[in-house]
Amino acid sequence: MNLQEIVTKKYNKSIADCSNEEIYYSLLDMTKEMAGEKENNKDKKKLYYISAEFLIGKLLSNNLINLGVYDEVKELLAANGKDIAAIEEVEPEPSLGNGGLGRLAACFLDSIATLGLNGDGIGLNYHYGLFKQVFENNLQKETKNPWIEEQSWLTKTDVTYPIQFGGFTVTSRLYDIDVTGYENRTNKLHLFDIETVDESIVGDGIDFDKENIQKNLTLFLYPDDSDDKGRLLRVYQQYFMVSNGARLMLDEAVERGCNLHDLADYVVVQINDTHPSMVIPELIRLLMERGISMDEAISIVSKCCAYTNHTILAEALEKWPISFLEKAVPQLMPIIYELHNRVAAKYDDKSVYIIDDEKRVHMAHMDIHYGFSVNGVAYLHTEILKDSELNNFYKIYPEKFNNKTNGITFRRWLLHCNKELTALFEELIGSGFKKDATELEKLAKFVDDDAVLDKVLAIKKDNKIALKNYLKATMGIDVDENAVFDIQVKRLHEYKRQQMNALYVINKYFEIKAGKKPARKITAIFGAKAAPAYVIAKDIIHLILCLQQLIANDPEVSPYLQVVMVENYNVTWAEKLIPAADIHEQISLASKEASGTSNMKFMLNGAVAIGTEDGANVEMHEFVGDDNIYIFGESSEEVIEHYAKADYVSRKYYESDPEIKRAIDFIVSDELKAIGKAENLERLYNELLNKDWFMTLPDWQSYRAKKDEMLADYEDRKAWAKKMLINMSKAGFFSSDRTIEQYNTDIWKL
Ligand code: 26V
Repeated sequence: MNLQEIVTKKYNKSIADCSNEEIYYSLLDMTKEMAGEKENNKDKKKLYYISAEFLIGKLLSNNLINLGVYDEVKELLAANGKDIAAIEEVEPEPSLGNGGLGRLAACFLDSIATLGLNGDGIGLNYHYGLFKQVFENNLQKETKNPWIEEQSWLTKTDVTYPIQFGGFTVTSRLYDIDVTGYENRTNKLHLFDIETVDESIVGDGIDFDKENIQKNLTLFLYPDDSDDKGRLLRVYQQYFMVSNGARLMLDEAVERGCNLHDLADYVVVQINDTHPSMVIPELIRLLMERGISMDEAISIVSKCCAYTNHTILAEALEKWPISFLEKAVPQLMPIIYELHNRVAAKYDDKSVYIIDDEKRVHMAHMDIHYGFSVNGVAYLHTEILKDSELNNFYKIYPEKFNNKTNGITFRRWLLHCNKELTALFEELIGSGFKKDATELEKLAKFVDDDAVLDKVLAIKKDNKIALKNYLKATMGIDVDENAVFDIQVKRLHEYKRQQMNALYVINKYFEIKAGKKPARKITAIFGAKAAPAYVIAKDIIHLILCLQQLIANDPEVSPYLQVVMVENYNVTWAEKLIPAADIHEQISLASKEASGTSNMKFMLNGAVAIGTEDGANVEMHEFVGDDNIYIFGESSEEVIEHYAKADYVSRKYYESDPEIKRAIDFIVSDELKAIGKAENLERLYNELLNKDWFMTLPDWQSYRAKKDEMLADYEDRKAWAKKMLINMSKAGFFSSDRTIEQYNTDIWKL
């Protein structure tokens, strides 16, 4: 049915008479119907991308683009007096992820379908996505973030499984979301749920009874795991996800003619970080239940499973106490012991054991021993895994290690979010780049074409005005589109070093006060959520919000400097911020950011990076050359050496550098304390002075100098436009279509 037919059937009205909500729900039906016509579940071998997070963002516009009807629908709506942008606003964002890892999974699903590959996602149907962030008294407050409505992208299926936990069993229910490929097939995102979830148990903010598993199992994405009850709930969630996923894989394989002994010809499982690692013992257990010996089951599963590592931060590598697993999933423990014993019988080196002396199960170790592939997510990251973090494993299994540099889907991060730029590209190089992103290289021939450079600058300005209007409408904040927009958006973490950017702002504030005014106003824009229990991260947010207020109210400084922290940064915000950025901040401590993916999105949209040689910045640098990216700071080797020698003392930098001292002292100044909370500001001050684990201070002067250089270069608008164009022309490598092609060639072999 077309839109008019659906509207008539649903509401018995004309399109023109419908509310935006009614049109949105009608488009939902239309899209689902169209997507359904492109399903195909016949190919023999199938990929299951299993992940605790799929940060899919709003789906309407993306689906219309992928189904090839966006323009048609837009025009039809316009002819009836409706604005498609207003209808997009109606859709609630499913924020089913924390950040890069979850967004990557969503980009991958788009590319898998776009390349016509047989691959589905498996995850959990969280009723509340990542918390909604609100600012109160310059502090982050977390509130629940619902996204499921009576009519939504979810389709209830008939698939249910009994899932057994220690002492009780729950019945699952599968919901599906269509994953439309760009002018190609439709795959599925399978999200499992239980029907006994009780949303009414949520109290103030995001508090709830963490022990009532029947009522809370799929209530929240990553419940706060600062206490044991939260951590235990996470084990329940993970097992629920993998047990359902494993059953679905086996059932579907059998349906396609698999006899289970040949499972590896039918199923390949990509384990996205360690949250789904229990899929290995669970698949083994289920195969044994179906009559296969343990030896053979282990061998089969080892040929099906591949593991992606997304971080080297020790605190993020999951290790579950045996006592937790015994309580939640006792049926898995005999298998995990067996897997461990086989390793222990073969190797003396305890660092590669699955179970350590403290009776904790190292999930990544299980993946590496009993999977056939281990990959990092950018060149440098994989090298660090091989050379240091996982070196003991690399020595045993060199052939398992491989790199797959991350990518992003250009459908969302260009075609959808920057339509004007997409149109310019089409005008200049045709539309081939939509299917083959490397064709963006053809843009390079326009670097000396003044008319093209002017258009590039004009589009940036339009996008800045669009952001200005959105900021005004949503937050009541005024920004000046003639200012330079310097944007840092990502989860708040000390290793990402938002605090370094904040110290730059403080230094600029002092310079302006002293009469040293920048050539043009600088608008420093931040967007970040801090984990609810991550105290210092929340203190950094507090500092940024206090600076925002202080500077906005200072008539001497505010004409030259502005700080804006957007509330509740999410995919929807990213789609508005990224096209409007002049400068993007990728300033993690070298060696700590596995890849980063916002760096790729900004580059594609014509922003220029200031960054360290970390994650995928390394590859970006190589592609665009020294003149088109601003690199500063210590190298990953130097950083790793500091940690090895434990020779970094932050106080030395504070005591020897008056600018650093002035900026850090300002955190606890009377001016800021008058706005903020002394307790939070003092805690952050002490942290930077006495610990600074992620080494903000050694890189600070080179960061300051590099950014000043960059701001000076920005004033040569033609030269800057060239940098923008070169960045865009080299962004093709970072298409997730390329990444997925590599996964398929090297790992999945679909
Ligand atoms: C998790 C946690 C959990 C609790 C303690 C602190 C902490 C710190 C970091 C993490 C990260 C978990 C994995 C993750 O999200 N990695 C991100 O994956 C992206 C996609 O590959 C990549 O672009 C980012 O660089 C990487 O941080």
